[in-house]
Amino acid sequence: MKYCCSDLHGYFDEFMKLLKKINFTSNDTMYILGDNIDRGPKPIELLKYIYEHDNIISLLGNHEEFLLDYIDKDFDDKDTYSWDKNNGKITRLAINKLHKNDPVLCRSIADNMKTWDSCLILETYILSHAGYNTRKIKNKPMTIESLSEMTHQEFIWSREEFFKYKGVDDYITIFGHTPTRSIRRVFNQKQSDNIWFCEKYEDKIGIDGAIAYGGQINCINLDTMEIIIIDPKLSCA
Ligand SMILES: [Mn+2]
Repeated sequence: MKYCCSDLHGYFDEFMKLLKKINFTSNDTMYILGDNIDRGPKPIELLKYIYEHDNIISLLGNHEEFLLDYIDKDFDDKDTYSWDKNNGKITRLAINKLHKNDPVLCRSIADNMKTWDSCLILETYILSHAGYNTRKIKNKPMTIESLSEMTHQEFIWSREEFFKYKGVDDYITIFGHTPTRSIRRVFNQKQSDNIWFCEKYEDKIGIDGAIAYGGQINCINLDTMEIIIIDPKLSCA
């Protein structure tokens, strides 16, 4: 089976619960739509686990970009203001520690992250961390070819310019980055951390359940469209 989840933000134990709940095996594939780090308690454990499992495929999120920039500056970037504003300190301290204690593993994890894509097309699904910038394509429908006009930054940072408008024709785009509770706020919909389906265009699925803000992890089985939820607030999760 193929599964998809997003924005785990260092919630490694909850991710382990998810894998257990779906009976994840080496025959399955998990796609993570980026933002594995920052905010939550175990960012490096999660990166290491992804690195060790070929059938867990992550895309790049904006948080991974902060980390890769920091590593590129030899773990000595004095200007961490933007990253800190995005709760990066926990990751920075942890990667500094790994760099000191196991530089080879640290380098391997970083080199592996550099190979992650910012957009992936899987049959009739488009996967990306934040969607893309639909406003860039003027006076014509978005097609799969339009994606080549998007920048890496647009795949990892887009917000309303993606989810408020029509996406690529004949594909369903699955994205994270903006918690579904925030998307619902934009549309004045009833508050929930559950998966958000774009009812207007029926072409997008938002899955960031805001685990880092007291929410939940949402996961979709891409073969059956079954939805699996890990909610730490429910003791039986
Ligand atoms: Mn993000």
